[in-house]
Amino acid sequence: MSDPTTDRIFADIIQKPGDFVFDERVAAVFPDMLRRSIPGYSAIINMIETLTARYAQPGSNLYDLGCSLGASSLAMLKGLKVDKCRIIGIDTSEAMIARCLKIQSHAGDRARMQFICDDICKASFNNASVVVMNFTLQFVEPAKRADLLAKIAEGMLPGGILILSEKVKFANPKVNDLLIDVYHAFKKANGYSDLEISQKRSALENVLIPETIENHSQRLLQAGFASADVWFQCFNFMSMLAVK
Ligand code: GEK
Repeated sequence: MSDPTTDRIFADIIQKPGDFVFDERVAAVFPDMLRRSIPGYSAIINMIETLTARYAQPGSNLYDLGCSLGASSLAMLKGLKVDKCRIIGIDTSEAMIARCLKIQSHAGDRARMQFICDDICKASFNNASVVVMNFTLQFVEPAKRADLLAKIAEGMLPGGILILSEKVKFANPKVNDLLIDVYHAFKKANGYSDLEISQKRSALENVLIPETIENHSQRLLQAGFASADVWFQCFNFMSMLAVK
C-alpha cells in the first residue's frame, strides 16, 4: 500500500476534472505536496523564523494568513525572542484548520498560538508586527487583493513587516515559458509524472492567479508600505519583504 502522507492526488486520470480545493484529501498529504511543489519552501519557512526574531515587537500580534497546517506559525513561534505576543493563524479551509489544531497542539508554548477558520478578506488585523502570507494571496480573487493589503497595512505597527510569498508570472512571454518549463522539471525531479503535472495545472487554472513581481511591489506601496522588495526567488516562486 502507498504511504497515505504521499501526494498522489493527480496520479490517476481524473474523469471529471474540477477546480482545486483545500479539502481533507489535500490536508492529509499537504506537507509532502508543498515540499515537492514549491521550490525553496523549506528555506522560506526557516527565514520566517529568522525574520520574526528580528522584527517581532513585544506585546504585538503576529498573523499567519492562509496558515494551512501552521508551518509558518510554528516558524514564528520558534523565532520569537520578545514577550507577550500572540500568533494568530487564519485559514478558510475547515479541513486544514482541523488538522492544524491537532498538529500544533504538540507545539509547546501553545498559549501564544490561536487558529481560526475564516476568510482573510473578512478578518480584521491590529497591533501587528509580523504578518505572513506564504503562498496565499495568489488564491484570493484579484479584485479583492488591493483592499486586503490596505487593511493589513492599516493594522500594522510602524517598522512591522509583511512577508509575502507568491507564485509569479513574467511580462516577457519567453522568460515566462522558460521559468514554467524549469519549474516543471523541478516537479519531475521530485517524482511527479507528466500526467500529475498537467492535471494539477488544469485544476489550479481558475484558482491560483499569479501576477508579476512589479504588480505586487506597486500594490504594496499603494497599500501603505514604505518599501517592498524581493528577498528570495527560485524560478517562478518568490518572497517579498514589505516594511510598514
Ligand atoms: C504554509 N501558508 O505552509 N482566507 C483564508 N485562507 C485562504 C483564503 C482566504 N480567502 N484563500 C485561500 N486560503 C502555508 C501554505 S497554502 C499554499 C498556504 C498552497 C488558504 C487555503 O485554504 C490554503 O490552506 C492556503 O490558503 C494556501 O506556509 O497550497 O500553495
